[in-house]
Amino acid sequence: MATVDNKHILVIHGPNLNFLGKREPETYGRTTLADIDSGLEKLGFEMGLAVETFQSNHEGAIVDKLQEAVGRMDGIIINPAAYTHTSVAIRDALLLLDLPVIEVHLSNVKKREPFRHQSLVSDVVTGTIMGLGAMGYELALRSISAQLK
Ligand code: CA2
Repeated sequence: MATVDNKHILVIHGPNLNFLGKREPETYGRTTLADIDSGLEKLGFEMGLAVETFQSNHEGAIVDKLQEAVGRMDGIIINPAAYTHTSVAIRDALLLLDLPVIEVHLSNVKKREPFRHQSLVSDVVTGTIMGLGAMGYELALRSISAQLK
């Protein structure tokens, strides 16, 4: 279990990602969200990071979670899913945070429909990982760990 000295990392999954591994495996892979979350918790433990995970289908709930992270979290991994392309509210909430934030996408959105090519959050996060499937989350956690050292 995490100790009081551990850095705290919040992982946020946006709408419909609760269906990961259950539909559209050709686009999003066969790994479930529970697999991703437990893998991140385990990797975080090995690196001395306390990982908290959160999924919501609601834009306001994601904004609330980001606001709660202010002053409490040391790093954020976020896949805003469809809100990536539409949400000024999530973008504005990310601007409240002064900590490493990695945007992750399972698929390479640049190879998909034109409406997915624009991200409203990419220019306000530390970095973006896309197209590497579930491994993108692990790489994001490793990157945040390195940045916090
Ligand atoms: O590639 C990604 O990670 C996305 O953020 C996933 C979003 C999509 O709107 C973005 O353009 C790219 C969609 C998440 C939906 O997840 C599903 C998972 C399984 C089955 C159906 C949807």
